[in-house]
Amino acid sequence: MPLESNARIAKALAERGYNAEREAVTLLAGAADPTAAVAAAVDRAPDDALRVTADHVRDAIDETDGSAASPDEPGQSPVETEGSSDRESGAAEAGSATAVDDADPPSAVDDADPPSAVDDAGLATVDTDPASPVDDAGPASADTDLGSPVDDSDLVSTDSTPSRDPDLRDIAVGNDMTGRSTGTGEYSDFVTTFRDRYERLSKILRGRVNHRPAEAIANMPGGSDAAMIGLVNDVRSTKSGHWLVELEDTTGTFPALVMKDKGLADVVDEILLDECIAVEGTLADDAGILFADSLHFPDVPRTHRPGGADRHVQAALISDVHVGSDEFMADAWHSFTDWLHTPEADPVEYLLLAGDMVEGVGVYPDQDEELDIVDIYEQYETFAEHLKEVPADTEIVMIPGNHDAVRLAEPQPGFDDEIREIMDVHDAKIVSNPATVSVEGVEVLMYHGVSLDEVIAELPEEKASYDEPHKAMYQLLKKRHVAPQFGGHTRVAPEERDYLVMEDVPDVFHTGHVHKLGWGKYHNVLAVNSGCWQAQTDFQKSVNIDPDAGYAPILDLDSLEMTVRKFS
Ligand code: D5M
Ligand code: FE
Ligand code: ZN
Repeated sequence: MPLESNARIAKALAERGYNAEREAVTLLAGAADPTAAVAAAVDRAPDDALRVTADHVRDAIDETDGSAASPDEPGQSPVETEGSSDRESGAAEAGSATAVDDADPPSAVDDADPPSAVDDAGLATVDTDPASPVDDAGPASADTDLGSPVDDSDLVSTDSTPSRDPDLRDIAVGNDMTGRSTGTGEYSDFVTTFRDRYERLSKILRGRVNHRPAEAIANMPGGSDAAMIGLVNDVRSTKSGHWLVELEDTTGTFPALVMKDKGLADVVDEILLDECIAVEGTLADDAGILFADSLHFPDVPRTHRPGGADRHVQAALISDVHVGSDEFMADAWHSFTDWLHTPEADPVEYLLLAGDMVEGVGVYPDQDEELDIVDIYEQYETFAEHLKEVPADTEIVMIPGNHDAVRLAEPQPGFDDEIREIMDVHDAKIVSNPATVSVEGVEVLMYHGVSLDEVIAELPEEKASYDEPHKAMYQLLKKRHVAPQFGGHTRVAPEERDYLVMEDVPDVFHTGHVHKLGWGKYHNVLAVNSGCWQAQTDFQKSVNIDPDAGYAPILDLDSLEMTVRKFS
């Protein structure tokens, strides 16, 4: 099937400095002698052209062989590349969309809700219909219905007139702090960051409790009802099994005692240091402590109604490519990019990459023993080559991760000029971690996900685990902050503004980092952790991390329904 070599045609053109119309690539793949046709098409394109068009190709094909091969004639390999036979078999597998195997469902599938999500076509789907009823069981519960497979016609676009028109696209990046870093690392900078965090998160809570500043509460008469909003300074359990939660605002600190018989254990379990919460209760007789009756997180309102595209268009949500690692799964990647050139992938007009493009150097101890490419610039060059296999008219957005060559502390700026230049493939938008992207009416929050390790380590297993990374994401949504806890594993850089606050509720929250596939809905927000393209490393083996490698979650931007495709 000639289409399987589309990725190679696109790459061959990209290597000669050209983007290409999809139709041009398809025509070249169908030519009797694609290699000659590529050369002739490039010849035909005017010197100042950036893009090879279908017209250039038609002329070129007329010139070289006078006719295009019929669709069922096998296409020849247009570009001689080493290992092309491997590519061919990989492509065939992806072409048939070998998908999530029943026997080995993605870890994301909720145990309580078995993988009815895996349908006959071999695609794992998730019904994320925004109109589905929300669960009213309480503020902490999430709507995690992973069932209701959709029918094939919804999954596979068989539209004869695909609407892949760049003019219909609409994408805007927000919250990008690249080039705007102001922090000098002084103590006062941290004060500014935390003030901004408090300001913006307390605003969300202010409508819910009648709060007073710490200083004012300290002067209220004993026995008064009072509420405070603050950043969590300390949480500890007392000898008698209660909990002491100390909050801090801009005027001072105040302690709250959460009694064990208040039924709040479950909520206390979820509290992380430095996050912003509200406590409501009654002051002790001596007014020195607040007895808590309720605790509130900024949270996502249950009434949140996500936006949606007004046409059928999709985005591939991936992360953790790790080019340069011995374990980088090149074959799976090629299958993925080959699939992107098939008609089935016509609606996939956007590619969102949530960090760890390359394996980096010196990220973890002994990492050099597992490096295939030891030079960081070469890693990015190779990554860029792989990215060129993606259809040229795909809108790409990338943020860095902890393996990338930018500062580790978050927010991470979107790369320096040297690396941006190397990765400047298909006009990709390269932005900071985190960043928000508005894609045809769908607000996507992209964050690499280093804080997920921390959330998983701090919270009870049922609330956050590597097997269900989306649940750890729900916690971040609840806290309206992508990395609440300061001073631990996640490094935070002091900036004028706390870029890690989720001021607006996203429609889709996209992370990576933990190399596990998981997705689900929390208060109508779709949380997707996107797996990776790196097989298990020695370190991961030693700590029993079993990565979900070679999956591409594909998001319908009109319905916010998800399909997971497997390419490994
Ligand atoms: O992270 C992939 C996952 O593996 C993430 O959950 C962190 C964890 N990881 C991987 N290597 C290490 C080491 N050496 N120490 C601690 N945690 C680790 P990634 O960012 O892709 O390496
Ligand atoms: Fe990673
Ligand atoms: Zn990572």
